[in-house]
Amino acid sequence: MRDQRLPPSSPGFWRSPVRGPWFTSVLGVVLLVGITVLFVTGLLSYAAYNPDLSPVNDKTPDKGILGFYLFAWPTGPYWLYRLTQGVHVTLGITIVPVLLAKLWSVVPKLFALPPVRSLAHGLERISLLLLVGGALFEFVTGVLNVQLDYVFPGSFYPLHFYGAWVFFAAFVVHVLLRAPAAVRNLRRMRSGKGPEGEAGGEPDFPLVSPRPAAPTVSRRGSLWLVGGGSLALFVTTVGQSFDGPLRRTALLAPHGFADPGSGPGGFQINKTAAYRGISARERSDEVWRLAVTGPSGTVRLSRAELLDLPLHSSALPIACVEGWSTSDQWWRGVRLRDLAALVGYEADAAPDVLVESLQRHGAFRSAALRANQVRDERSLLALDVNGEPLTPDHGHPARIIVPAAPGVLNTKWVARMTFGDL
Ligand SMILES: Nc1nc2c(c(=O)[nH]1)N[C@H]1C(S)=C(S)[C@@H](COP(=O)(O)O)O[C@H]1N2
Ligand SMILES: [Mo]
Repeated sequence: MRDQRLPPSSPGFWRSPVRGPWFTSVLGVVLLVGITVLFVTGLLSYAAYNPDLSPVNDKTPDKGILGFYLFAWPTGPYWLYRLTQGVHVTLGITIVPVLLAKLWSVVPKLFALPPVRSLAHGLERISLLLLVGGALFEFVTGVLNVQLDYVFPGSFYPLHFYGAWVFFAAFVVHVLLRAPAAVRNLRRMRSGKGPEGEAGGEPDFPLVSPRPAAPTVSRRGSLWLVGGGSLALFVTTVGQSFDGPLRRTALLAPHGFADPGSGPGGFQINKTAAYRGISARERSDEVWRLAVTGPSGTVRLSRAELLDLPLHSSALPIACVEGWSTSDQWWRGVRLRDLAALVGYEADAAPDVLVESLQRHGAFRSAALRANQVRDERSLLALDVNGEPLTPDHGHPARIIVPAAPGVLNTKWVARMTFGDL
């Protein structure tokens, strides 16, 4: 719906009758709330990754002042990361149509001439560049990471983190400049006065086409269209936070939602033992020994010897940074604090631990846990799940499970644990 005889810098070129302050304002207010929630839950995810445990978990060593807020991630409530990261990923996917509609609604302004009319106008346009670029960058990197199975494994972490700060800074400037007009517009519409005139609302480029084409859908109708798109994304994504039949509704969720089978090990698997190159031999009772190291030396334990230690159960979920999670599973194994006690610590004074896997290649070979995670009585080196020995894909012979932690810290096929001195 364009008038090709006019240049795009002319308001008459843009003819959709849907564009206007009301449409832009409604979408803007939805994004104001949604993006703020995305930013906060995103920052929480970085804290949950234990960034101060350099160098194992900290992939943003140059985070500098941007990391000022990082804090020791708690172990409770035990479903904390399941909630924050489920919201982050599901909401991020759900508001993509709103973002695209918002960008479409203001695209004529991109072509306004002259491009810069004053210093203030120039600064605003630079902030818009960072805003639009930042939004596209954050959504594209986020969706790619979730969908394509960590396309940039190590580098996603700093990219998405630095991008978020640039984007959010531009977002705050934009909201400060624009929110008053958006709210005024919505108030006026509600009281039946119609949007502000061009003079008040849209000084640099009219959103309302001066020569609108005949409408094919009302403004309200187009909002329903955007909302419908969001709803469709939501219902095909949200199932990834649940087990059972609901998970099969997560059509848009990434890899690995092939049926994990039934029985005790029948819940979501991220990377299989075969994919990670873990052989049956190195997992076998004859070969596998867990090495636990602390101030009093190194203890080597077979699976049978571990099963002879005091065993405890915890009902805990697995919650991945990709947004999917399982419901609570019954894990049984040795408390991490008891393992610390084997090598020279008081359980209540257990320190950080470095956990290393049998895995020799690829990401997530090792992870460090903080002292508060080690000391929690629910944190286990799990040997069984749901009443049976761990399956190979769930980390047999032994795996870590910690309450409220991101899945990535729950190392599978554990070979070595080193307490203290990280
Ligand atoms: N050794 C090892 N442990 C690992 C991984 C891995 O690739 N290798 N993946 C991690 C990630 S990213 C997640 S989300 C959980 C998934 O656990 P599950 O496959 O048992 O559901 O295991 C974690 N532990
Ligand atoms: Mo994960």
